[in-house]
Amino acid sequence: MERTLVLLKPDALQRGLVGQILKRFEEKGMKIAGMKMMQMTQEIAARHYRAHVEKGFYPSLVKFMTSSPIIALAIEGVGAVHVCRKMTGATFGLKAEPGTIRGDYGVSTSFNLIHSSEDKESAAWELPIFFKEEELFGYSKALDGWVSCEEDLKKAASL
Ligand code: 3AN
Repeated sequence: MERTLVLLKPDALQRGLVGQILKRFEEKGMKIAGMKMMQMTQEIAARHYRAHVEKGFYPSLVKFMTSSPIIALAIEGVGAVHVCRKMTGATFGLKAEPGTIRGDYGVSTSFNLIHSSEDKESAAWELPIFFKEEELFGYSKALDGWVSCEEDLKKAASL
């Protein structure tokens, strides 16, 4: 089953939106495979945002991400990377579509509540930055068979 990395950023915790955001993923049929509250460091930021290190906004991005604790989530489910990314919405709330997390909970062009891996390759790179293998849990739930079937897995593989 596919897994993706979701980060609940400092503004999500400060604004008390952790429960609301988690609830959305759970209600969608995604499963929490890992969850960790932590302080992002300069070192972790440099690995996670390796593609942005040279960009002009990098210092303010790191200042924001290290300003207060975050929650790292490994989210598992059918098409988890694609689904979580769609639920996250465009980069900043000002332009993100209503119905998405960024679109429903924010207007800022600096604070955007959540990160979710862009594609499967990024998810595979990013998850080990935040989770050791033993911190991730594969488990079944009683309603799994009502959330998805074999056919769904085949279709999601091509997303
Ligand atoms: P996304 O998270 O939507 O995939 P990316 O990968 O383009 O966005 O950028 C990574 C993060 O860098 C964003 N989540 C955002 O916090 C920050 N960022 C991107 N562009 C800007 C910008 N122009 N100004 C400030 N921060 C930015």
